Amino acid sequence: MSIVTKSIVNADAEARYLSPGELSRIKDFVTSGEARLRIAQVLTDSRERIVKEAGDQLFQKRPDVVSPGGNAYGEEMTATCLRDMDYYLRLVTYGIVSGDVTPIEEIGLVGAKEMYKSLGTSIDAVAESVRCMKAVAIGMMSGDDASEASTYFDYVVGGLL
Ligand SMILES: CCC1=C(C)/C(=C/C2=NC(=C\c3[nH]c(/C=C4\NC(=O)[C@H](C)[C@H]4CC)c(C)c3CCC(=O)O)/C(CCC(=O)O)=C2C)NC1=O
Repeated sequence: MSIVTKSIVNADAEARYLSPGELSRIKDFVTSGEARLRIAQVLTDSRERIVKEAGDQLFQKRPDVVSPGGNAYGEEMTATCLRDMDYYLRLVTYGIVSGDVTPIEEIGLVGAKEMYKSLGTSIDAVAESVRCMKAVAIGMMSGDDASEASTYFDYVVGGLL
């Protein structure tokens, strides 16, 4: 839920007008809108490059995951691993556009630890893959955009660990 919807739900529950604090938070959300959309556009346009380069970095740092016996060993499993990275990148764009981490949490983090455990996937390595995507992605942005984007990548990493 965006800050706009959330504020309205809360205010209406008490049959009141939006408070100065709520209006001020909505103002921040609106003011940051252009930047957030610009960032989401960069990530969307560059998704293939971000996933590819971050995947290469991950497999250099963690050769075990793509070695025989590793969870992402073999063409098909490696592709599935890169697909998961793309999933998390997509969720980051949802978070940035809505200015809210709830979509990331609900779609990608609830139950993720248990799921990866049952798949025998190293959650540390999944988190590392998100760190690598962050590094590649923020390298494409100005300082302010990079720090805004970082918040959402960091949120994913924090939610996985
Ligand atoms: C949008 C929310 C969402 C997420 C997050 C998601 C993850 C997800 N990753 C899966 C598998 C997998 N995920 C990986 C990923 C990796 N293995 C590694 O060692 C690396 C560290 C890592 C890549 C960074 C691999 C290799 C599999 C296949 C495992 C297997 O089939 O044994 C599966 C099992 C079913 C399938 O293969 O599709 C799910 C559900 N699905 C979703 O709908």
